[in-house]
Amino acid sequence: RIGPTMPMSSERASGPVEAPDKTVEEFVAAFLNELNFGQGVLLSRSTINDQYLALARTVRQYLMAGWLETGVQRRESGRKTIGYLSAEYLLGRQLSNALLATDLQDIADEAMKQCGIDIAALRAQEIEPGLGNGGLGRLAACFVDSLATMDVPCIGYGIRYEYGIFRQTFEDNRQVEVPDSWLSLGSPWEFPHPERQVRVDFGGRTETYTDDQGRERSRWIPDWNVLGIPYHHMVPGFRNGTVNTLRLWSAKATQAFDLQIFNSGDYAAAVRAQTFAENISKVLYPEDSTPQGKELRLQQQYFFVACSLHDFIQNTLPQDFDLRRLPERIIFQLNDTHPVIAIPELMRILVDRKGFDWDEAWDITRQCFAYTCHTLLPEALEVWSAELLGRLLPRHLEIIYRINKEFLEEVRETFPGDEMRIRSMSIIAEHPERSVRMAYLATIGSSKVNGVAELHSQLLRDKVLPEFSQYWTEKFTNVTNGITPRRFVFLANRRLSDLITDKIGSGWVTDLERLRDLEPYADDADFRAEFAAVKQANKERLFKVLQARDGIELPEHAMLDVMVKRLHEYKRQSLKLLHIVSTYESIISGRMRAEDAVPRTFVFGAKAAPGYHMAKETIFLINSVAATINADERVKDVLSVAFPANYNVTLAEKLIPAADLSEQISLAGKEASGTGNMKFALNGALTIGTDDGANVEIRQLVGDDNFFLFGMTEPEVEQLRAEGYQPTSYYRSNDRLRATIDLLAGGHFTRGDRAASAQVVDNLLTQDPFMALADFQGYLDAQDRVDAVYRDTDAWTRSAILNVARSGFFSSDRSMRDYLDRIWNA
Ligand code: GL4
Repeated sequence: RIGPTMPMSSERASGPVEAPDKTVEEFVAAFLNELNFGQGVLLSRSTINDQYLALARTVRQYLMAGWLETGVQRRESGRKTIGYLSAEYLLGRQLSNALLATDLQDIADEAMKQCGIDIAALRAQEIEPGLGNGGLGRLAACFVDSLATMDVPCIGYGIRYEYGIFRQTFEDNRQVEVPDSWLSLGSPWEFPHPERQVRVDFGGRTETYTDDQGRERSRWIPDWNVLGIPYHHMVPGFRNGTVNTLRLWSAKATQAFDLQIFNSGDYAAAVRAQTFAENISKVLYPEDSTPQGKELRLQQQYFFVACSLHDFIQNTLPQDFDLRRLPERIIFQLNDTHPVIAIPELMRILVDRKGFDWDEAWDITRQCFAYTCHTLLPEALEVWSAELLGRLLPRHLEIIYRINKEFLEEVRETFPGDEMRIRSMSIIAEHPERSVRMAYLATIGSSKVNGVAELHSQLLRDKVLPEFSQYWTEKFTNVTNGITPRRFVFLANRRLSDLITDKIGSGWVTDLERLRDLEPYADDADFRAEFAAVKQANKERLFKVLQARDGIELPEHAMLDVMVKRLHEYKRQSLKLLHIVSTYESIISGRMRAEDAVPRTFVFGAKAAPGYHMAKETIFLINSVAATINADERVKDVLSVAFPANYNVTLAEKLIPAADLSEQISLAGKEASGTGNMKFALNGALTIGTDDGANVEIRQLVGDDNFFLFGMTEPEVEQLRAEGYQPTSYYRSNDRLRATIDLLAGGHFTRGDRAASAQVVDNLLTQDPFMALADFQGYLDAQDRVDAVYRDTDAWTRSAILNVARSGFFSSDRSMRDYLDRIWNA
């Protein structure tokens, strides 16, 4: 049996791969088989980890036939494949998603019950693969989910980091990072294929020679190399039998150790080369939106890109494939600049190895790539020093120089004499040192360039790449981000899903615009009551999780006000903190009576990059404020602040469905899109937010009445900056702001230690690079409007329902359709 919709294919002459029947009996049998023969233990003596691994492998059995069949169909059909190149995939737990995709949840529940096992404990056993930092990595995971659900051929290519994003703990209110050893208890979701290893070269030099047709050519004489071992992951579509592949590369030394040195007794020296090589895939860089120009990082980038291109060209395409037709078979989507070295790599393959003329190779290459930019922060655009790039990849640097030279000659023909323009469009920057602008290389070497929300794409054209967008108007486009409704609604919010399905059927899971059919129910009092009951149940579920996970106790009935995302100054967690402190100050100073306040629970979740000092100070201050407020009897049950450590996908799945209010308060023009904002809206939270990223589109869709807008617009931000922004003027003229900052600065939250809060406070008062003080009053006013609506339960619930009903646009299925139509031509 191949699965419900899949006919047997000719390639599988060796006989059908059968999944067990979808019955409790067969499931139990398969599970016990895995436990006894796979894990080698008896049920009576098995640990939770044994049981988890056996359960995972049982579910895998149900996906296997579809996986093999999808592979056969992909090879036979010759359809164009999407090669998604991403240094990050923030996958989240796999077990629950696999059970969902195969529709085995109920059967597995019952089967485990019959074995005397609590399936919840097994689900909790899984350590999520945190192979990404935040939004960018999670977006990649949502995209591959959607492509599988839409049965589009896609191979996700990335890195199998041995350690993903660090595990965050708090000590004395400060962030402490612990290595994330996600592989330590076994990894039932990956399939290593050492026999498909790829060799990747580094270093050395180039030399010129004359080929047998008398042409001058260049070749690379590298001086060291590593092996890439692919680990395959299943990417199941939602109940459609399709299972695509995510192929993550792990670095291995070409030689385990030097036997001569080993025999001479210097054991450490003998394995040094191995350690060095295997460092390449050891750990994920924990920076988000700010690149570290470190050599190891460039090694990681080239490593996975070289493996992936080789894998597709040598191992995936048919043996004798005519590479002139490569663009018919593949489009490599570049997830930000991290994989952009793939462009000169493909040129090198075509010219140096396959003997193509430069011009023909360039024509092919440009059709095979498309580039997505995910940021606007100038400091986040990757730039590699030419010295480093030339040392690690000398041939690639040579190729980049030639691409640049020919491109600039072309520009010169269009704009003769305009040397300013030429300089500003050059891939090579000369100051402060000679370096390679990867975003420019990506733009020149791609068929399409896109931003990730309307506003972002506009600013990308106008501010980041203006000369390029004038030069190639057609090349630039927008695809607004999306999220997978499978994980973030159906799986994370089962109660809401059942309620929706009860009213409008289950089609919305793969056709999210159908949520529109819910709109009339916003005016139905019974439905509102049910909807509110779902929210309350989700809160109670969250409180149990937080109690068990972090020992956090929260009051039952309070508005749940949530800000979860990476800690970054531009996202302005400090502005949220000012609001909390300001409310608290109003009560303890007697300006407001506690009983007049709308009870609120504030929840933060955020990791700071380990080297990002101001971000870590902000975490310290949030924790300090939380401890003080939570211990203060004067605000008991009116204000509480929770900051559970180690925010990740698993926690997001519990937090987002419980939230009433979603905080999306970045300085306008800084957040490229945001995707958390979409997850909240789709789970019935109302947004308080600035006119930034995808907030703009959320507000347009849900309507002004169902969104709390505040703050400067992007042009207003620019104007204020041009006029000379002075944060102290706000401090001086706004009494509430002054009282708030004085309380923060005075040591009230840090046991009298004024120095402990000084860095964040001084930064706000003297630099405030993201203008929190300028938006403070507007933010407070908007929060007052939030309180007013929240007091009217019917009005609030009505708005919440409309948020759900009108957010269908933000499905990543729709994003994928946009990419297919406008970028991939597939
Ligand atoms: C990010 C953006 O900061 C974020 O706004 C966006 O939603 C995400 C996916 O497009 O990409 N860019 C980087 S870098 N990290 C992100 O999360």
